[in-house]
Amino acid sequence: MAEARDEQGVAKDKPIKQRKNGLYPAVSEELATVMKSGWADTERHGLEPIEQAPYAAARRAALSARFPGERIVVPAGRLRTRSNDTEYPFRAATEYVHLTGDQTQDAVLVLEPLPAGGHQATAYLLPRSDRENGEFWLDGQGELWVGRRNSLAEGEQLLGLACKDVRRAAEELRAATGPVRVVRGLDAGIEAALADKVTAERDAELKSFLSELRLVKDAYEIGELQKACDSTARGFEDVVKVLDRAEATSERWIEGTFFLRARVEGNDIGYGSICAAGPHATTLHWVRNDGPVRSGELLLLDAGVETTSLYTADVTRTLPINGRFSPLQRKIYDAVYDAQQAGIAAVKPGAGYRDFHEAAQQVLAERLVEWGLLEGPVERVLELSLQRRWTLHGTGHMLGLDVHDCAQARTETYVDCTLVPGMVLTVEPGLYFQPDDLTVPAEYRGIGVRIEDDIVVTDSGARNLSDGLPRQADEVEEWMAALRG
Ligand SMILES: [Mn+2]
Repeated sequence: MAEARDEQGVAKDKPIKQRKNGLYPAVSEELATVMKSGWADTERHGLEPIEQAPYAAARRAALSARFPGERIVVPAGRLRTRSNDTEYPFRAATEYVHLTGDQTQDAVLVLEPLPAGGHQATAYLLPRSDRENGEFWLDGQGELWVGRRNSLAEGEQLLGLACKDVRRAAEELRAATGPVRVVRGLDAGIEAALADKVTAERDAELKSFLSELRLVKDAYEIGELQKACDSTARGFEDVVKVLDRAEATSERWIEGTFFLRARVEGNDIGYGSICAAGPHATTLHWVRNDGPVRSGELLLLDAGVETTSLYTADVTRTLPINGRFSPLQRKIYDAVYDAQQAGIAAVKPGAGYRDFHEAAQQVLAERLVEWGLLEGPVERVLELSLQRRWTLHGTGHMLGLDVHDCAQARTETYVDCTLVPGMVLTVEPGLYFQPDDLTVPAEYRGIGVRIEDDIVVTDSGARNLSDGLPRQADEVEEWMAALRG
């Protein structure tokens, strides 16, 4: 509703501002009158709640219990302008999605404390476009332009939540009394309405709590993450099948191929795909993806499908573009594979979060010493972290609605935590020999390998959600050969 509201997010009354691009002329009185009537009633009744509705209700109950007597405000976020009247694709804020299951733009979840304890939860949503004032066809965000929205009554049935018109939210929050916390950085209008009621410290506490609320995934979330991994596996197969087209064009063919799978089966990619051929594999976040794809080199593909419910996979495979690892490529690949095996084995309930990183680093340090790239003993290398010249990054992170999920969790609940069933994390060791690294033999330079899987901690150990894709070198070669016929 960018064009129909002022900066505080409050709806303006008539007249609706017209698009400024001059694509349609001023409207005659007669046309305006004609456009008001002659439309069928499309209201839907008896809708089933969305699958995640009961899970979202349980999360709201935990939030309510943590902040008794306080008003909690969680915006979904607003559209962001790309240029003029063109917006970036909208993706609702993770906190809002987690607490509602809803994904609509401009929405706000409010938990209002009740005198008897607990909270009343209300989703403030954009309602159907008004036909009386012409908004539906004259406003750039009217339903005629962007598609039908759910009515508030439909929203209540789908979300299992009271729903109100979001254009009243700022005004109501401004008038509210008592302690308030808001998730910042999502809705300037809502924040302005609350400016004299909130503090940065208390809001940071809310954000941190909502991050920690996502540390342990429920059954619905694990099911969605499995779907994300399964779609991602199909996307990787798509890429292997078109490597000849990528060789004839660029890494962009790989990016586009994976994106097609993500858009057809899910909502989007969960993060910018890293389609790094040859020496680009040594650039950790290579997302320009505009380089050549050459036979004899490796392709490091780090990509994840985000489901329609917004859970994302985060998977990396490093593949020989011609289908066969060279002896040196395989030696480096096997070291990373062994490190990943050791890391995955360290993921189980009761283990420390840091254990899988240390297990993987131990293996990589041993190999680097064995190859003569580092002077031993291995204990000294690890103590001084000398292996990091080539291992570069941590071995994993929590995964969920965000690719780097739970990022605002406190140190004691995340990196210093003990793993419990329901946590989902990536295990992704790598070795990267930069093209200009004079400390390694020339033949190592420009080789980068990472293998990344998504692991859920179970009662008895762990399960690899992304094991639909092979990892072991021989199995990778066989899989590629089968796909390429
Ligand atoms: Mn990752």
